[in-house]
Amino acid sequence: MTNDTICAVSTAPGIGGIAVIRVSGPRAIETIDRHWNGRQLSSVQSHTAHLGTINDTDGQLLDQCIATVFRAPHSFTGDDVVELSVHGSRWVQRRLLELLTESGCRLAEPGEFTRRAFISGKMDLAEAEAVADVIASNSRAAHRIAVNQMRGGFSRRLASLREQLLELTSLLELELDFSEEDVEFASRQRLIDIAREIQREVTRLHQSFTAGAAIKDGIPVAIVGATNAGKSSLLNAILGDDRAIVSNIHGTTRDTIEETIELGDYQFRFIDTAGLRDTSDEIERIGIQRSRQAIARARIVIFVTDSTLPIDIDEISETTHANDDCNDNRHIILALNKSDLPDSRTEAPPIGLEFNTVHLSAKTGAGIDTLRDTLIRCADTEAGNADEDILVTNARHAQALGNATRSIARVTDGLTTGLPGDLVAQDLRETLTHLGEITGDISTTDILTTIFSRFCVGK
Ligand SMILES: Nc1nc2c(ncn2[C@@H]2O[C@H](COP(=O)(O)OP(=O)(O)OP(=O)(O)O)[C@@H](O)[C@H]2O)c(=O)[nH]1
Ligand SMILES: [Mg+2]
Repeated sequence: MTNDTICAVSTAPGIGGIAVIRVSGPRAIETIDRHWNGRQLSSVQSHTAHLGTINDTDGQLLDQCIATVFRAPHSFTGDDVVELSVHGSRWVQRRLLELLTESGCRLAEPGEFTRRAFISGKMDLAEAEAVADVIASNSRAAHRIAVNQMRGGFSRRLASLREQLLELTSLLELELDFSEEDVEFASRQRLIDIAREIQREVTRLHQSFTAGAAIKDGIPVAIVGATNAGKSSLLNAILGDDRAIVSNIHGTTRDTIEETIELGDYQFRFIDTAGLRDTSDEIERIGIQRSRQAIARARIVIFVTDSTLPIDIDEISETTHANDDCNDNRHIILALNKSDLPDSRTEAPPIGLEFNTVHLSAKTGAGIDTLRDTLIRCADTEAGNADEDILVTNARHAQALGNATRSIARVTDGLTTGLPGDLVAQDLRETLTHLGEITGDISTTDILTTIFSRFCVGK
């Protein structure tokens, strides 16, 4: 139970039709009542809304508003909460906060309402972080992942992993306790099977971060190819806007240009890059280095070629796999540009199945819809079946899962190679700890402060 009462504007800063001021804590209701003209809020039922007015200290009307009352423990934070919907004037918002703080409320810190919800056991840490993700989501796909996580989908998956780990621990302990009596309670093979299954799932969750982060932040799409192929023209055609400079001079684009656009359920981050060629120009060389970095970070690469010129598939393959460390499975789309020109090739070049090929003209717009559809298809593959496959979108969770992947791998190895049971048990406990960090079963004040300080004020 928290003993101070906090307040903040929960709607976006600025002017709006309505602004919501949220007050939470043991004195929330009585504090509002002190300024409230209308039905006394301390006598109303929980989850009811009331029309009233609030007067300033000089007796003048400040605003007419609706107060919604939620009584502990049935509120977002678990404490008494009043949400005041006022007219969205900056002055009304500011003055109301002043009145509340003068009456003993404290201005809430970023994320403090959600932090209280976590502390009062309303949600675990992963669910609380998902609240921030829902707020930040700017595409249907990102929203779907965040909502699933907020409803506890990810937490349930972690809980079932935890159960499996505990089962494994107890089987192992039985084996330890009776090791001298030559009784076999569970076959080693059974232990190994359970450990492998956990390892598979933890690894899958860890690896899903690449796709999860891409969907949350916008799927990075690098537009690359030789100079003058029409990369900048293609960016402009996709955006429907004259964003990048286009010219028939080779090496027009020097620095990378980034633009975000929503297609289908996804947000994409397009990165137009400097054309790839050998050059002695120092600045262009730096630009080309950046092109290669953009490829390394991309989930999708659109390789643009001038379809009136010969195509070197080996070069395309080499370029799109350049700088690879972990991202080898990115999608590659070969855009055969300038299809409007009479000598453009119409047949697809003989290339591997990993490529998607699209004939298009950045100039006339022909084929751009097909390219959009292809991009959405690639994104669908990234997202997997979002309802069943949980995608990890949070770097902190990914890090914990990475640690858990390593410790569960040691468990499997230890069981396979016949390592003493107490050493294996140690790695099992570590795995449990790493998974516990995600849901907040294991957390410190410092970790909580870091997490919630990234929230907005009023949430
Ligand atoms: N006919 C025709 N011309 C095109 C098409 N797309 C681009 N061009 C022309 O090709 C030239 C190069 O286009 P850009 O978009 O600047 O090419 P880029 O790949 O960005 O070139 P760099 O920035 O130099 O690497 C320009 O003159 C464009 O007008 C197309 O689909 N058809
Ligand atoms: Mg360009």
